[in-house]
Amino acid sequence: MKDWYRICFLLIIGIYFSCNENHNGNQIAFSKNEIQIDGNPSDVSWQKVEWRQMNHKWLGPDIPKEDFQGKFKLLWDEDHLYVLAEIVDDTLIDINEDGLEFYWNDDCFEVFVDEDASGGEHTFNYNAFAYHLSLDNKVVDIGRDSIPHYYDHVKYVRKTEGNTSIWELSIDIYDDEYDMTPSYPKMKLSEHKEMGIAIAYCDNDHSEEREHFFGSMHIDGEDKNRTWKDASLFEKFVLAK
Ligand SMILES: [Ca+2]
Ligand SMILES: [Ca+2]
Ligand SMILES: [Ca+2]
Ligand SMILES: [Ca+2]
Repeated sequence: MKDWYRICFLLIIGIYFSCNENHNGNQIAFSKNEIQIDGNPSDVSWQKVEWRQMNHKWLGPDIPKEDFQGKFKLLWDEDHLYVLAEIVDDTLIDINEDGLEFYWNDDCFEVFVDEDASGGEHTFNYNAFAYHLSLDNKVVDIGRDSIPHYYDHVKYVRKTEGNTSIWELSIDIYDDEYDMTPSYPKMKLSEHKEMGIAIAYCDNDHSEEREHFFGSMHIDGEDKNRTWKDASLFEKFVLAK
């Protein structure tokens, strides 16, 4: 009888921890240590968090692993959201010299941030940001005027060795009233805050237009290239301590 109680107890503990583990999957850990944005992932804080996969294909045909593989980590502190990504891409190209034109057809890393996890339409407003990070250190998103602009909200360094690139980012967070004035206040982040986030990569190797688009979450339906308009597709995360 004693054994039966023990088995029940262990089962309950096991179920509790497996539920808790799933829950933690959408929590972003707090960084107690400073993170150097230098493309080197050796910072103490990065060592403590698990990789997340960005293996959902949003555009293009199926491809072999050498063509694209991506994984990433997230962290936060009061002043920034941090992203570390490891991207395997067989060819890096930057064919559009003007960073504000057809930038999505060059290899680029994308971070979608919906500061208050409101979801909803964000094409020509700042309900959410769709930061496109180019190979040559330009950050672009479409403004309220429906024209692409450069932003200084994301500091990042890309280090590439062979087919593998490390992208390390710190992101200033702004609310949806953001108006592009240099004095517009950045947000202070705090525990329990909910944020909508999607991480993606536009892969082009040899073509005039991008060949594939991969992201961090599943998107229902035939047309999966909708994160640039619809923040409701982003995954919801909670800032944890
Ligand atoms: Ca670093
Ligand atoms: Ca590729
Ligand atoms: Ca929002
Ligand atoms: Ca490529």
